[in-house]
Amino acid sequence: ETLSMIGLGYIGLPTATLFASRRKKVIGVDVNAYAVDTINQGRIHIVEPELDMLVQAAVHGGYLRATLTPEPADAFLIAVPTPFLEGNKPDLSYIADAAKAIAPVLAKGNLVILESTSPVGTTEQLAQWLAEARPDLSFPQQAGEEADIQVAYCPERVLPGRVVHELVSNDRVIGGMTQKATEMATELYRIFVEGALVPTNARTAEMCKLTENSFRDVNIAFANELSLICDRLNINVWELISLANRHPRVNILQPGAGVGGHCIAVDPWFIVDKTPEEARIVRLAREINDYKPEWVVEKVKAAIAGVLSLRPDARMADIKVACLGLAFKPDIDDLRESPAVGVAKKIASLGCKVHAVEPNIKELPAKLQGTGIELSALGSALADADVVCVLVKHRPFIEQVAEIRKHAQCIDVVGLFAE
Ligand code: SAJ
Repeated sequence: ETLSMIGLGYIGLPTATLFASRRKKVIGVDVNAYAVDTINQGRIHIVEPELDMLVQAAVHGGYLRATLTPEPADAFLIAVPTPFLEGNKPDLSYIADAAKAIAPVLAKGNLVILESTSPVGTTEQLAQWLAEARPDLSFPQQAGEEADIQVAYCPERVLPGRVVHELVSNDRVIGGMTQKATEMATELYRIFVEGALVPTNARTAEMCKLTENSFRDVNIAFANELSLICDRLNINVWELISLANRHPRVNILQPGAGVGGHCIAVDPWFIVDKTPEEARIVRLAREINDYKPEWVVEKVKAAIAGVLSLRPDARMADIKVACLGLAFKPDIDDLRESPAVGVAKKIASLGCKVHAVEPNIKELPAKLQGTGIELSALGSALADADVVCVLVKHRPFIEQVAEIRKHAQCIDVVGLFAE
């Protein structure tokens, strides 16, 4: 039995590797030649704990091989990106490209599984694209249980930084377009998944993935809205939340600088796009969370204005702001889609100096160089800054909370001082 994984990114590579670690032959396919070369040398092109050793063993053991063009296999898994375009429209072009790439090598008896986070109906669309490319084969939309090619939707729900562990231990929803597809996919994931494999249909499985991330987004929006309300009413939101959470049926999440990452800030739009009239809380939560970084910038601006009013000779260019944390959440090095980066950039664009303190990186990514943001050590940033803004609750900041708290102009948007 041979498997093929289309897309060797944050999800595809660990998944392919786990199959390979269970002695299944896996052909990984990616359009990125650098990724293909790196993997074939037994190394990895992404940062994820435990993954490097697993890939090395899988490649050197002869179970995992990467290539640019698909080859015949028994099952094809697709884990390509589904970003959204301007206007919050989902971009399914990577899935369309994957369909085009695998269609020529499909053969009777194959199973095709979509893993990418997708709007409801995408699995049916994928089956349609495959059917158009291969009129000689039958697909579930025409032939149901008897189809030559079975198709299923099986989302992952792993947390970056814990991917290898969570892929194995999390429960997994298996949504076949037919009963047969669900059974085939269940048998496949059984190879390495220790969590429960729970059967459903493709549309429910698609919506389930979006629902999980939207649930979290809505709950974070509630916390972020509370932080604005409490600021207006002169109440410490962190104390308030910890008190309210003593109720046995209340569990409020944490306010922050906004919602970042590649999933929670994106997936709810897939729901809104399909059902704009019904998805009101889902949309509002997105708007509230997207507004939060702007609100933080307004707070910093007000603090700067306060400093300037005490120093009539000073100009904007003389002001120094320390931004503590740039990553999209605590204790990771991932700065992509990070609200903290957005805040730091906006502050820099006001014309003042920004000392960014990010203990998880050694240098600023190229994109941030020349934007007026400089990477600094915590001590010197605190000593030099007129205003300090805590944007991410990294562990080193918790350890240094007494030092940080001493600063006269400190804005804490993540509850560091409530620790
Ligand atoms: N955040 C808050 N307050 C909180 C919790 C999170 O402001 O109380 C912020 C974080 O700082 C971050 C953002 O939300 O900016 C998202 O972080 P996260 O840890 O909630 O989630 P992700 O994006 O790393 O991973 C999520 C997970 N989904 C859920 O928890 C429902 C993960 O299980 C999914 O697999 C992943 O999205 C995905 O790939 O869809």
